[in-house]
Amino acid sequence: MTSYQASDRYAARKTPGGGGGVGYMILAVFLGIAVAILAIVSVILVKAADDARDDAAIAAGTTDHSVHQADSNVSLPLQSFAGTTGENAEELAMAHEATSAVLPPVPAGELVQVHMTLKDMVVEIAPGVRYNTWAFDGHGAPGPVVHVREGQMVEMTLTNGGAIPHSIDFHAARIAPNIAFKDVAPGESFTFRFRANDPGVYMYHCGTKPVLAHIANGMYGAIIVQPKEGLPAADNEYVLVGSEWYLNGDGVAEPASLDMNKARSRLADWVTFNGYANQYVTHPLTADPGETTRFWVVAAGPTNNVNFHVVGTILDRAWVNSDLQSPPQRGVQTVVVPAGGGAVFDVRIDDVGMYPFVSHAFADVDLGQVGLLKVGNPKTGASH
Ligand SMILES: [Cu+2]
Repeated sequence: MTSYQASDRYAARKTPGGGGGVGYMILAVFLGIAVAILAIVSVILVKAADDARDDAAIAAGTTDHSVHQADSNVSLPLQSFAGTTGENAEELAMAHEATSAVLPPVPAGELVQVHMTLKDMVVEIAPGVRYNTWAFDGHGAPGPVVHVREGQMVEMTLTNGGAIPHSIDFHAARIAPNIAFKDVAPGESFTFRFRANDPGVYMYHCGTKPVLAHIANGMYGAIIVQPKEGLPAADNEYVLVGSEWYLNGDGVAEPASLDMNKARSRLADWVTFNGYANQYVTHPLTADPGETTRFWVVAAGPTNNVNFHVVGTILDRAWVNSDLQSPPQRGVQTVVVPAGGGAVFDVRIDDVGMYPFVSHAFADVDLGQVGLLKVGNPKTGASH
């Protein structure tokens, strides 16, 4: 009280009437308390952020000291390896066997059993660029296409042949995720069932924390649920899963692994359809003039959308957001397929030629998310 009285006297000298002085005093006391609280809160937040990074590093298996230091120093410049390939990139690209984009048939019967054995493996994601993935079913990324008909029962068994816990989350399922999408320990298997009652093209992915790391390491794929009554006939049906890669090295001399800072900062090194940059440029998908080609597209991310567009034509039918219960939109130029979403597109092309399909976010084209639909036997190459 002594200091209050002293200040009050001081205030009284400075301020006629003295009332304003008391107001300033109270304000000053409040400001002092606020500053102290802010300081305490900021210390707590910094500690929480540091703990979260530690958790992420542990879950991502990157707990060695050097990685942890780099991970904590968010001001470090992030190095891009975009466009860095092995030597003779063209020959390597030609030698690479393109992932089949052809839609597999629906298995017969009421029950569809799917068994994936997860494996830690090195895959090639661009010419001469290797990456350490966590791969569903030893396929690399994406995992196998699951194709069922509306009403079929899906029985999913995940065997974890990897080094850390993993899980599988089907966007096509209506099921308690804490039960069905639970973590499966290394060496163990887990089976769950769901009835595929909602037609569409959906993402599946590992849902183990940090999900960003598990998806970025290749743990995703597409499940297609054909509507019971079917869609209009198509002559060619292709599945495209868009995704991006964040590398901690160029992957040429030795396989790269995930750079979590780049994944958080959305600084992709490569962006792909079906896991390999530009693979359908060197190995185009095909159609004959006058045929209808259907694209089943999933944007697996982990973060990027696919802004789907086919150069040189217009999307005749677009089942946006893979809503197969409503009539499709018609005559659309570009459709956003959101990360974690899907869509279905039909194009009927009459003229012979090379028709690029892209994500029209062109940074992603530059990083490899482009392919060609070769209609007939054109004499010249692609425009884009
Ligand atoms: Cu996983």
